[in-house]
Amino acid sequence: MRYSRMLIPTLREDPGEAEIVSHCLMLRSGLIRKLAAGVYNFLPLGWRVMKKIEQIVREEMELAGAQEVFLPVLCPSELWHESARWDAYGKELMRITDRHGRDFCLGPTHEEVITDLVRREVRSYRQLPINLYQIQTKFRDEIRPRFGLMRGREFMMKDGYSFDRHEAGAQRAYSMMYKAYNRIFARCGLDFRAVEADSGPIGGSFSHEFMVLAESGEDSIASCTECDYASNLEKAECVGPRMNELPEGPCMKDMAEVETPGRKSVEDVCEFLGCRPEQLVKTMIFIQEGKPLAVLVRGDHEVNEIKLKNLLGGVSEVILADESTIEYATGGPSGFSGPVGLKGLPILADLSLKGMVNFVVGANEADKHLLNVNLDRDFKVDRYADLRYITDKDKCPRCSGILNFHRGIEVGHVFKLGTKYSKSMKAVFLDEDGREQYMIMGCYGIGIGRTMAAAIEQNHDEDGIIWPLPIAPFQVHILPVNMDNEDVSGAGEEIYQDLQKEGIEVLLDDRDESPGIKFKDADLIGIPLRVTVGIKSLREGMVEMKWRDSKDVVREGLPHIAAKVRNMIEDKKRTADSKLESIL
Ligand code: 9G3
Repeated sequence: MRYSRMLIPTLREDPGEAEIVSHCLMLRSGLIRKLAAGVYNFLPLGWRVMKKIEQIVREEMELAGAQEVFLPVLCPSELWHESARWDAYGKELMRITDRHGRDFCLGPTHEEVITDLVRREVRSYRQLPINLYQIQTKFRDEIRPRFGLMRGREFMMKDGYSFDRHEAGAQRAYSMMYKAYNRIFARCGLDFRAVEADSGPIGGSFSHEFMVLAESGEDSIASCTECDYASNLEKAECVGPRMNELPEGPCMKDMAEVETPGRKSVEDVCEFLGCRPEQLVKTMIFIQEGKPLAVLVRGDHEVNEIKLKNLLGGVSEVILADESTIEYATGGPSGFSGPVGLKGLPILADLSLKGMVNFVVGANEADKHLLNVNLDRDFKVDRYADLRYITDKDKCPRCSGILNFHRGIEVGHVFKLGTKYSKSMKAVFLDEDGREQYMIMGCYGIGIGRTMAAAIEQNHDEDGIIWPLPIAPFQVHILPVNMDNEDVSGAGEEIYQDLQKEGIEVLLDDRDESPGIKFKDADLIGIPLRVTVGIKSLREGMVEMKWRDSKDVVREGLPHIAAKVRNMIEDKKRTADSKLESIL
């Protein structure tokens, strides 16, 4: 393509609204333009990248035996009533009413639609297993869309769904998709981790998220340096104290009440009483379905509300109680809550409390705490559970190895769904004995736009994007330095024709712009291989080539350019493929 004919509106300056690098560079390099909050136009360069990523996805889905379908954006509310999700989702679900007054939603995901399709068309075990996927626009009315394509309200997702006769089949489908996702993100040139993830209330569930490591990522992950354990912090397991770590024998002291005027926070109370956070227990009052409950964690830990919600059935919300509820439930103000003397309040405690002796708790009275409080003697824990966030002091829950912590961008998510949707929507098949069985499902999503943005987060420098070759909008960027010199423009044109004949995706910057502008734009839009045609080197019959991710300049005689470029690209692909073989 000729640059002079293309819509590539590059910007010299950082646009104000961009808060992360990828959002800024996507605007500056003319990949996208905002239409409304969380709603974007894809310009030619941006759309070419999306198509490259989709192509990799399609190839790997094909290899994994999945079939592509295309489902409607308009989803009838009836299906969402059957799955009881119409009322479960609030304002995030984009709802519309058609001219006949019928309710629809703009699909945020398509479990209901695909299950309806399959329950109509699949009746026999002989038709299973089946794995159907689509690449379709999704709508989720985010409260605060931000970071460009990272958190949009309208976005492109590959969503796939598998249907199996039995658990073994469902496990096979899951691992097929898990492997396909590893190949997809490796082929896109990303540094990513598959991490165990919280799959929320979905029954029969298990799930992995595919996280691209990047400081701007909204998710936090822990990964073990010694085994392959890796987990989203929402779900990362925390082990309680080992039996041999419990203090030997009781050395309980008498409980005592102490004045702690105005000391509410852990650090203030510890500083005032001269104790460490590990010797204090925080009492948090939550509400679930209108009923208060007390959750105890050690002073140096934080309650993991996802774990708490899943422990309590995972369906209804569990929220922190407000001041008046705390007063009502404990008899005292917030900041001085404690487990001793609570009437009729269930008490849940994190595993780390096991073995604690003589610890500090709030006295359920303003400005008062209790010293030397002990389990069982002074209050009863109804249930111990893993209720806290993992910390950097924790070891791997699998092998006790050292953990590393990263921030990550979720670009993919694979779920085992069990029979959550096949039960609620009666998606059944007749097994070998003619008995009706529920299909066992899995679902698998990839954010196409998010993958593009994550690739930029991981591949850029101060001058712009450095596209990984497999997803670059073009492979080669020809840069004739001054078009008013006929030798230079002629050579540029000749190379352009030769490369196109080789089937190489090439952008010719044929604009009458200054060399400075051309080089800045080339660095900004980040096409992997640049061929520079300059007057000086051309006089020696030479042309310069340089990879965007390298400083080295390669010179080659004009007649051999096309062959040289083809070899450089083939070499780059071979290196990438061998790296792929080694990690997959
Ligand atoms: C909704 C709204 C937002 C949602 C959902 C439903 C997330 C919803 C989870 C999934 C699970 C998988 C298939 C592809 C991979 C992910 N946000 N999820 O179900 F109504 Cl408004 O989408 N679906």
